[in-house]
Amino acid sequence: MTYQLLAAPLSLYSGKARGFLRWKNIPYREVLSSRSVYESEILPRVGMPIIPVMITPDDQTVQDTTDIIDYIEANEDGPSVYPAGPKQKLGALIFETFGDEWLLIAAMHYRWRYNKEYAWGEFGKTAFPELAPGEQFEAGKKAAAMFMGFLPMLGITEDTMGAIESSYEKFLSLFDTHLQTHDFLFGSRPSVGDYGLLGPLYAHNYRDPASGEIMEKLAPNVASWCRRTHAPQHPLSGDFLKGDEIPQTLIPLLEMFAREQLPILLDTVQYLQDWAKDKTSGTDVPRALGVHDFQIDGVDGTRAVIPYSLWMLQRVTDHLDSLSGDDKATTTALLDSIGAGALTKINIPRLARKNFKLILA
Ligand SMILES: N[C@@H](CCC(=O)N[C@@H](CS)C(=O)NCC(=O)O)C(=O)O
Repeated sequence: MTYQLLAAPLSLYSGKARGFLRWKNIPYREVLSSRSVYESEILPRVGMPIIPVMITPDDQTVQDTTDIIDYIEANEDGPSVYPAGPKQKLGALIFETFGDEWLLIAAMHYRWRYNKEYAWGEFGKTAFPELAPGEQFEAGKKAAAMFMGFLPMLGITEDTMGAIESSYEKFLSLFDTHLQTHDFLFGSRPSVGDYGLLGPLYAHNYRDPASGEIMEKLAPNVASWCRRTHAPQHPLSGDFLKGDEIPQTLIPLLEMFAREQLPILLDTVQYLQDWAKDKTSGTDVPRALGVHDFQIDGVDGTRAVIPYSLWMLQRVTDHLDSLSGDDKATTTALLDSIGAGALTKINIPRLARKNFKLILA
């Protein structure tokens, strides 16, 4: 028995888990998440249609890429994707949240704006590998409808599209500059933050043809990083930069997190606090808690209030809470310098995951 990853080439979060498992050099078998695999494995195991899903050699089910990474980190040998240095670990956790929950917007926008027909074909190929290509295309169109339905919930509308693109192009330019001197975020070893970024950047914005062309043209170093971070199984290599160094070229990217994503996360905390007031421990947290205003690159929009993002952010605040003395002082100074000092003061109602669902702890 070996690990199995139920996943698909076109899936954003599959790319995150796959890149990690490959770097970690974990023997695993990828099983295409076809409609029949959803019916026979995913729904019975997880209770909802979601990928990727990892099945361990002793038949445990692990869902959520963060849980997959943490399961492997806890149960397998080899170097860690969590830097030991408190500042690098803070940065890595921030970039994981930024990739998973913010660059998701650009990933969804570019796929459905510029690669719709390609994506329909890919959805059909994944769900119904047994069908002929023409039939796959029609079936893929139907299967993709739910994902296209997520766009307004994420704040992707005619009004915000221009800003989503300008924001993404700024990100590409900043990350490309960083990658001129470093293989990964924090040196020659990928961190959990690299895998957070890999999700949106690989499956959607590198692999989808029209988006891939944009990336190759505007940010060839980011395209190379996608290939490197998603490279086939290879011997483990690389180290984090010595002395817990945060390269200067990451500062503008961290500032981007503070400027763009953090305000929405902070507003989400308010919504969750209000919602949680009369709830008891163990209550299921809904996928969305209404809608709120947000801004991207100076343009106003509206999107769903997504409490799951705070489960990710809680990893950042847990890390901060675990620090004391000099470590606390240097991480606080870093956060203040990027405009994210608020992170040291927030109070997220405690979240946990149970049976693959988000609950109040
Ligand atoms: N946070 C989850 C997100 C997984 C996710 O959204 N997967 C997508 C495919 S890439 C999916 O199956 N979505 C279905 C849904 O959200 O209902 C993770 O890291 O695993």
